Amino acid sequence: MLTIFSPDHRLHHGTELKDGVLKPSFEQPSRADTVCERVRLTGLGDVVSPRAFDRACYVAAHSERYVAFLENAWSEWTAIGRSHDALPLVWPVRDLANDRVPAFIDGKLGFFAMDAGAPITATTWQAVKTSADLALTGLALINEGQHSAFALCRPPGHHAAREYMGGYCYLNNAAIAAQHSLTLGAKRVAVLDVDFHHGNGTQNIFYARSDVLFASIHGDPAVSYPYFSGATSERGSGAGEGFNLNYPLAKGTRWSAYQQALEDACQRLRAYAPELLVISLGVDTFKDDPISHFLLESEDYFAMGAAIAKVGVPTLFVMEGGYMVDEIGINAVNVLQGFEGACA
Ligand code: Q9C
Ligand code: ZN
Repeated sequence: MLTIFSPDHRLHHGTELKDGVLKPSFEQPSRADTVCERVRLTGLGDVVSPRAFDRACYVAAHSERYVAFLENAWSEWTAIGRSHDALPLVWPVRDLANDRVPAFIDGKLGFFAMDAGAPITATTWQAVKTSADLALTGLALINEGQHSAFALCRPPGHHAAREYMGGYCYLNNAAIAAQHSLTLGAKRVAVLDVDFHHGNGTQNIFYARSDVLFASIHGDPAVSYPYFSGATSERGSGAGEGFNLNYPLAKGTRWSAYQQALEDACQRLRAYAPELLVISLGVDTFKDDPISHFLLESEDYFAMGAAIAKVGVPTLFVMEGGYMVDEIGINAVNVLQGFEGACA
């Protein structure tokens, strides 16, 4: 399996609030470098560079005004003399919500964010754009005949919705690739999200549509970030009714319970008969992950990959979360090797 990687990811590193204190983010550059090292060590396959894609590919999954905000946020933030990471601190909750974009950057940050977990620095946009291009390059390689590809994206993307960032995510890499596949002529694409956190952004982008089946297995939102989405009752709307499948699982979930949800999801994905399967591959389901509370072990990830292979369609793996830096390379590559072993 080919891996698509770029050192551009190192252009993004920021801060986050932990226990009320601003500290370096868990989402740090060593994550992608660790995974890439593991890819090379295991001989998974060649590591290739991304191609460049048109901005229209991002706007197809997001909105024009949101992409423009991401492009311009840093210059608007620094124009008034600020030099630290740009972070929002006011949000349009419930009765304050309307569709007017504030003119001032502080208002824009809140309007286009779900939380303060996606800091913007001088070089964030370059890293974000390249991360989306990795996923689009993976799609191109599959369209050129590869059965699978691994887009080693960083920053991750699955919390980014059509019009907001959050949870370390800016552009939704998996959704951009899924949408581009449809733009190129595919009739049905499926996205399976195995990151510990609910893929609220991907759900948001495809919620009213039947040409993308979205399934997410994640920590119960009653006790897990992002708290406000991920319930089983969220099944899609309008034409998309029944094409959104959430599998919230309890704190302390181990492989046996996880596997049941995964088998059910994979059966439904297979019945949908998509032309492409996109996997939002987060490995923050690991037992020692610092911000999650599932209890998967390294060897479970082989079985995860094998279950995904049984869907039996071309598969694009897109890196999402995973914060136990010593193990994320092993766990992510175990999924890919388990997948390849079951395809052989
Ligand atoms: N104490 C991804 O995995 N903070 N994003 C949670 C828990 C946000 C995770 C804090 C976690 C975002 C891509
Ligand atoms: Zn996550």
